[in-house]
Amino acid sequence: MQDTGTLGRAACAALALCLAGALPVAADEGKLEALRAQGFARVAIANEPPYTAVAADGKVSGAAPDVAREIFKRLGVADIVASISEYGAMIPGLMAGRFDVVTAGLFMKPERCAAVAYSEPILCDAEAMLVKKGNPKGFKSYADVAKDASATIGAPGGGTEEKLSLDAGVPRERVIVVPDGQSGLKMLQDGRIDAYSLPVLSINDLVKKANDPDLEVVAPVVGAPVYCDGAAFARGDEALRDAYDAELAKLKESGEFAKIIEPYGFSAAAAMSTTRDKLCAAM
Ligand code: 6CS
Repeated sequence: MQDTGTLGRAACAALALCLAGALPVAADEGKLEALRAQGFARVAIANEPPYTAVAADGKVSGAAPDVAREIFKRLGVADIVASISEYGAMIPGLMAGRFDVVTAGLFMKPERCAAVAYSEPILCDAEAMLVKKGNPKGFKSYADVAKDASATIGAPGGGTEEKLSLDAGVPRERVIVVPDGQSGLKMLQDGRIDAYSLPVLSINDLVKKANDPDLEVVAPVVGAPVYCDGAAFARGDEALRDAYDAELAKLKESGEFAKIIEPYGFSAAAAMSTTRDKLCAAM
């Protein structure tokens, strides 16, 4: 814990930069000033490439953290420090002050929009299912899984695919919570689940690295929306969110946003074709 003297000097230095016009200044910059003084923003990620990834040496990459790192740098926050979290624990963790922001591909949906302060859209994607070659159970939708009384589907705990499966009528006991992509892949390969569902780019990344000819991707999952994420801030940190959005808009405008996310397979145009308000409206 830094002593208040250090924190005070750093905050004054940051404030001096603001007053000198070197850093963007927004109303009620309390949280942003604190992050500047802290020197980093604590971000929640899931370690689900290409959205988020943590290498063996601890290096954090992926489209969401790369956008966050660039924006925070422009806001005068030198770096990000990532913690891996299950999707279902991200919003509670944000509310409990364990993270400053969620930058993980946490898709905007009305119930989440009611709980956090989202930025404008960043990463958009459809949903997919990983199945055995030949798609032996003929899955095209979550409803197809529901109709087959013997079928089980794996999905992240508290994630969108878990909710889509339950909402389509798959009984709780046939929706298997899977902690991460590698576990989902293994469970499918071992025949412990009949399908594993993640967004298209995440499933494609898994298949590319698995080098297993006995896999097949069902994409897009029929009837599932295309979702977009945003950076998710705690309620009360709207000034920080607005400062983040201002820099995000500049990145989108300059073409630098596309340069960051498109090498990962994401579409800048898709994110720029919609808005937080549209995505947070009841579907
Ligand atoms: O937002 C979600 O719930 C979903 N987002 C991603 C990037 N992966 C799976 C998760 O369920």
